Amino acid sequence: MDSIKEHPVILVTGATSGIGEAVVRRFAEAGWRVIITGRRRDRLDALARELNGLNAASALPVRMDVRQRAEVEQALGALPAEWRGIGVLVNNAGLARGLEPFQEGLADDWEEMVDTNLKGLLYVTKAVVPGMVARGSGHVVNIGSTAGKDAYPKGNVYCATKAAVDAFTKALRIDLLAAGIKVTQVAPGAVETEFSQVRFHGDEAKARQVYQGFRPLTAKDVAGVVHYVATLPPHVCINDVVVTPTAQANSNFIDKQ
Ligand code: NDP
Ligand code: 8X3
Repeated sequence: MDSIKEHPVILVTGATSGIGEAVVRRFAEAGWRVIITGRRRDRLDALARELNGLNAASALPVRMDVRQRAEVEQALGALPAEWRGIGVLVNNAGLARGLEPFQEGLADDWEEMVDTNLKGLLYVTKAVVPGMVARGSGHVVNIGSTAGKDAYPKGNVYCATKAAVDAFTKALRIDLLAAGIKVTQVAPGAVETEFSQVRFHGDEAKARQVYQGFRPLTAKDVAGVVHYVATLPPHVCINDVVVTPTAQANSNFIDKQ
């Protein structure tokens, strides 16, 4: 490939932190062009500047809130022509809010999780997948969670949103079969990112406790899995990957020392 314009394009939601940022870095290192999205403009611009400094015209920052359907449609509908051939979409943007029994939970928290983790993922997928179908190739990678495989105490609505991602991934795989589009879920266990800080509304001490007593995954570990599933031969599709720390069996069993 002579021109950067010929390099494959990946779009990652929630690229301003954690798993999404690590995925962007992993693919950029491998020579892909990356569309980096999220709400925090300063972080998007800083990451794009850094990557474009290493390899000119290799990163495109697109600010969007996945909960806002019109904003998603507008932002992705207005991509420059040379960025429209998205080969891989990583639906990663997501969050948990709160950790309490359902009966003590807050409706605002439930709405934020459902709007981001499920409806936002649907909006972005709808904006990207028709192009893949028209081109006859593409790959959607949804970041689920062990929380979507097994519910855990006080996880209620977060677990429900991730179970929905699990079910939607299977359904999308069926709908896109004839179009030759790959669909994969990567469902991680405990990964030390900003996830728990967001869950506990910035309480860093509480967030740190989540990852104490065992060695959690890093965002880079998960990015390596996403890169692996996205770079297999065209006839090979991994449908579902559950990846946990060695000390974790599932949502409910972590060997903490
Ligand atoms: P982080 O909090 O580090 O990153 C979350 C990312 O999502 C940020 O880039 C944030 O960007 C983005 N985001 C959140 N809300 C929105 C929104 N409304 N619109 C656009 N972007 C949004 O957490 P992680 O990296 O850990 O989380 C990434 C994904 O991985 C999530 O879906 C999470 O559920 C999942 N996951 C995490 C695990 C963990 O243990 N950490 C385990 C299993 C799954 P910004 O705020 O700039 O918009
Ligand atoms: C994030 C993992 O166990 O904190 O999805 O819900 S967990």
